Amino acid sequence: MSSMTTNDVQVAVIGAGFSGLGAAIKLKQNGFDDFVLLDRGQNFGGTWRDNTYPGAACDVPSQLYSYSFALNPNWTRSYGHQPEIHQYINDVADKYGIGAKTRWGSEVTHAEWNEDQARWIIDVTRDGTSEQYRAQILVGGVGPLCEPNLPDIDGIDSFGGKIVHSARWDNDYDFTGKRVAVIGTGASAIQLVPEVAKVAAHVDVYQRTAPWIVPRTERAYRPAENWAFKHVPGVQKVMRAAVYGLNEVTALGLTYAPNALKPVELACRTNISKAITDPELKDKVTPKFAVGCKRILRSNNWYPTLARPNVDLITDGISKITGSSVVSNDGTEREVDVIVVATGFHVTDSPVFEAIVGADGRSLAQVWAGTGMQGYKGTFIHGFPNLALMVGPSTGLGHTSMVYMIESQLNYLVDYLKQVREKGLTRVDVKASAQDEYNKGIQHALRNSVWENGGCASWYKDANGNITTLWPGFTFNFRRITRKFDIAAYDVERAT
Ligand code: N01
Repeated sequence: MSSMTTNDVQVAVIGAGFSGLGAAIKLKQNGFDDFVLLDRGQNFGGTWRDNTYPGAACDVPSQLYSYSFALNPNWTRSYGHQPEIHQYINDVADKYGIGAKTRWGSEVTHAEWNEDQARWIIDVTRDGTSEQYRAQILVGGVGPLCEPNLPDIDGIDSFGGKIVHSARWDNDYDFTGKRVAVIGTGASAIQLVPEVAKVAAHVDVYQRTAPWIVPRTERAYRPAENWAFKHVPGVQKVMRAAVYGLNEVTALGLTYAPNALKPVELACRTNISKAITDPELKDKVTPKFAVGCKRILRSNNWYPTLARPNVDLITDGISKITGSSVVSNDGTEREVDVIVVATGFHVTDSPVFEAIVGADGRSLAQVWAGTGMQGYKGTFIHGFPNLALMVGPSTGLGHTSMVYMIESQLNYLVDYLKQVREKGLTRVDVKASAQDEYNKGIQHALRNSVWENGGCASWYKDANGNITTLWPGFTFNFRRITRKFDIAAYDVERAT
């Protein structure tokens, strides 16, 4: 029998992206030094490490896309691009010395609450060998945009050329002169297609649903601005506050007053008209649902790219894929060398949910099978004691920076940990009644939202059609409710 050592820690954090790294920093700062950070990759960054497709960049202004406690005076542009964001996250990890607490190449395959021990038992595969951790508290920082969704298209497995998902880009593959099919027209596709089209012989873009796209008001910072970021106290804080305030106005339109989004729709229509004159193409790229229902995208080069002679937009749908081609529903067969699947992520049906097993022996996937994702304040889930999920149910956003939401959750996490320490809590489980009431409130707030009524399908909704991913409304309201750990909403046990 193989003997596997079990590593005891107070806290295990899974995932070294923005949320897991943030949790690790807060643990360290607050004297919870007995923790480990587990990540299947080789460096910090999570989704910003994994998404290396050409043109990858953030659609939230860079001033707002950093931790408030580690502003980045080095941003070179008003919107950060992937290499720069990735660098920033790694620099922050270095600054706070989190590398020494991190186990790279460590994939969590199973994590189960053990009632007798009042511990999470965490199985990890590392370099082909198995390891186990035993932790009082488990923090999940895996993020919702983590597991690539591969389209289930007839014959896709028989394709003899290359298939690459946008979030698993092969930077050694040269697209020069290649015939390329791109499936999907979401945030990832609209960034990568313009870059690929510059070098490819031909690009067929398969669009199922046209997205709304506003112009991208991106610019390079001048040296004087970077000097000011470094040397003039408060200048970045003021810029952050301004961007934050402007973004919050969008929440108004998304959740309370759809007419507030009319100017956005106008900007999108103008964006189309400026680049596309062909009426047929114009009609194809004009969305047929309310703006904001799916994520509003930002681009200046998407429509000009579609108008290029080496790019075709195909809207007939895909009937099958053969060994060398993509066949659309009208029977047209187009030969390609490579298929790019920019088809998004398993958000509400992540495989991670199968790996986390709670007090009654059921996994998150099983518990959520009927109800959809439900939690309390996006962080705790009834039946999963001492588990805090970062970017959990109903915390996603359509209008501003997720780092703001993550920091709100970090406040809540830290206050929870302090109460565990001060009161000697061994088991903390949110009450079913508190969770139910909270979720009723979320669904009530969503009932008038554009996500609910905008006439689109999106990854914001789960298989049952429920919006279990998004926070409804202003993010400062989430900040307010996560300021203090409200222990009355929890069943707690103490050390005897
Ligand atoms: O994925 P998506 P993404 N056959 O799920 C289509 C963040 N992000 O990677 O709309 C044909 O949005 C699907 O079609 P439809 C951001 O939060 C941010 O682009 O479902 N098509 C859609 O067009 C974003 O929302 C940034 O009809 C299929 C596309 O694939 C999230 O990540 C950059 C299909 C998937 O779009 C995800 O974006 C990148 C099928 N079987 C990502 N299945 C920035 O900050 C799916 N599609 C800029």
